[in-house]
Amino acid sequence: MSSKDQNLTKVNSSGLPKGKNFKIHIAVSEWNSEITMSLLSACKRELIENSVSIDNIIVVKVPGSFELPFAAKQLIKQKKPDAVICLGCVIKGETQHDEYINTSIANGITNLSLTTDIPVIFGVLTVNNKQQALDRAGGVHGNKGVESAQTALKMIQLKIDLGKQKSSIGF
Ligand code: DLZ
Repeated sequence: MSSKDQNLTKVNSSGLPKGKNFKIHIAVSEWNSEITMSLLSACKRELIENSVSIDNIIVVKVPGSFELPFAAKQLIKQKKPDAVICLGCVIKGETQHDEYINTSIANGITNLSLTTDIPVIFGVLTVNNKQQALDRAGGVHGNKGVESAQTALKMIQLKIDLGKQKSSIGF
């Protein structure tokens, strides 16, 4: 379902775990910073409202969304977070450049999650124009930063819960 039919701030909001001891780091792109800084503020606010300590939220900035997977990998290797959220905004231009960037980020994030066992969250807006981005960065369709924060909390809890199940059935 498209985010036009879902409010990004509400879609993941039920049954959120408390993030008291969770270390959640954020990599954010400075390209289209009007949009990405709005994603960042909303994301941090949502984490803090769900009990994540400000001391456990490290934020790193990268020049563009293409650099997000590298930054996420460095955070995982050097800071050992429970999850990393990648925030960015890729707006379609006159060429296919956006498709190369989006495909690369999606592949990079997927690979990283699967090879490190750390959830890496795809908080990147991939839109046709600036208005679509504004609508998803605190506008009529909610805020992708909030949805990303909620997804990180849920994925960390999923990993914890599956770990408990494994030990209780004797593997
Ligand atoms: C080059 C570029 C372009 C054209 N558009 C965007 C964009 O809409 N959003 C974004 O986050 N980054 C863009 N970039 C920059 C690339 O992500 C990257 O930083 C550069 O290609 C250098 O590797």
